[in-house]
This record gives sequence, C-alpha cells and structure tokens, in this order.
Amino acid sequence: MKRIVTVQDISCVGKCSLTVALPIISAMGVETAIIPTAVLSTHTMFSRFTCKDLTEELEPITAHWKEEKIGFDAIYTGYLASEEQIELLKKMFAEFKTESNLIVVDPAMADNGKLYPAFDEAFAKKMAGLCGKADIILPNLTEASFMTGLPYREDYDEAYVKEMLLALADLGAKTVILTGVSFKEGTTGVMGYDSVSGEFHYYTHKKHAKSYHGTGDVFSSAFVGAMMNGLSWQEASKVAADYTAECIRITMEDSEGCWYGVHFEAAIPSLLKSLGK
Ligand code: PXL
Repeated sequence: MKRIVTVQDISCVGKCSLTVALPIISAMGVETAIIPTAVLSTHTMFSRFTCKDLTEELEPITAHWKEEKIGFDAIYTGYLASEEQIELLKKMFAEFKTESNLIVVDPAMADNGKLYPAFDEAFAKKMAGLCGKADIILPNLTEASFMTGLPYREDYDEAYVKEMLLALADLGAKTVILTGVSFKEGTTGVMGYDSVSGEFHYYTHKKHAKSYHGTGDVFSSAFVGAMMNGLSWQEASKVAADYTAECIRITMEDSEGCWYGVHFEAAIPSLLKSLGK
C-alpha cells in the first residue's frame, strides 16, 4: 500500500485541510500519515476562530520518523501556520525526498484576489520558495499572482494563463497546475504545464452557480490520491476536478445548505468509480 504524509492544519469544524485530506486520500486506498500545522476551532473564513500553532512539533515528529526509517511515496503540504514552518518543510523535503517519491505543494493561502486573514505578502514570497522545491504545485490564480508578482485579473485569456504557468514553473517545480481557470461563462477547469515536455493541458467542465470554501483542498487531496493510484498528472487533474464539481453539485442540492464547506463525503463513491474501484 502506498503511504503519503500530508502537512496542513486541523480546522476542527470547516470541511477543509486535514479533515478533508485524511478521509479522501484514505478512501482512495492510500495510507495517509499527517502532520498538523495548527489546530483551529474553525477555518479562518468564520468571523472568529481560535488557533494553536504547532510549529515546534514539526521537527521532533520528522526526527522520530527518520529513526524509525519511515518513508513516504508522497509529501503533500497545504495550509501552513508560519513562515518558520515553510523553512522547516524545505528541510523535511530534502530529508525525505527519494528518486521515486512525489512532493506536492498546494500553497493554500489566498483566493478571490485576497490573502487569507492569517497571511501577508512576506508569507507569500516564502511560499513561492517552497513551491520551488516541489515536483508538482497546485495554486489557484490568486496564489499564483502573489507568488509570481504578475497582476491578478478576473478577466483573462489563454495567453495570460500560459504566462502565469511559465512564471510559476520558473519558481522551480516541474509540473504546475492552475485551478479555477475559466475562459467561458458556465465552464471552469484546470490548466497544467509540464516544464520538461513543454506540454500544456487544459481540462474544462461545467461551472456550478455557487462556490464554497475548502474546494481547493478537496481538489488537491483527490489529485494526490489519484497520482498514488498510478494516474498521470493529466488524468489525476480530470479525476480531481470532476470530483470537486460533484461535491459542489451535491452541496447545492442540500436544502439545509452548508456555507463553510462542501459535502465531499457524499461524492466519495463517484470518486472511487472514476478510479475503477
Ligand atoms: O481551505 C483552505 C484553508 C485551510 N485551512 C484554514 C483556512 C483555509 C481557508 O480559509 O482558513 C485554517
């Protein structure tokens, strides 16, 4: 069985980060170890939240794993709690990288043109450095803009997205996949770029009328799970994008609603079906 470790926060209520990654990747048949970066009462889109930073736990945990000779087929990082954690993760990547494993960084720090409340531009610059150490990065257009310095635009064309992908690849990652790329009303998708082959790949699907928090984490988790099931990055992008869209569709149908996250649980059967499971 493949084993990955995912490094992100626990938002105790919020349907994001570890409470999404752990069930999704496990359901895809992959052992999912975790390092919590912080424990929050809720994610930071609630008007108030508590937060206990766990930066000091990171090194003792990884040092113990080294003693136990525990390795990982993938390291997947999401929402981080401090600039210091970014530096510690660079060290962890160097210690746990092998010839065959995969380092995936979702910069999880901004959306809709704005940084999340806990972050500033200095954090975004540091995150760009961590992205440079990854094999695959999964930013949205807002995160990409903060990391590359290219302007954030709501109205854009293919040339803009390709320029962004090339600027992201210049940070150092081999494969760059931009989420939430839409050229036509009613559709959205993901566009990837492989800096070794020079290939661009766009996958587009229906855009639902509503958007929800945590969908970036849903996409990244399903993407990592799909890669660990042997799919190519292009195939994994499709599986993860279709799953995320299905989560949104199901959540929109809930008459009680859920503003803070998507019902990713109810769409797990369709995710497994798309893997042929
Ligand atoms: O889904 C991204 C995310 C993860 N973790 C925390 C967040 C957010 C987005 O707001 O606040 C704590």
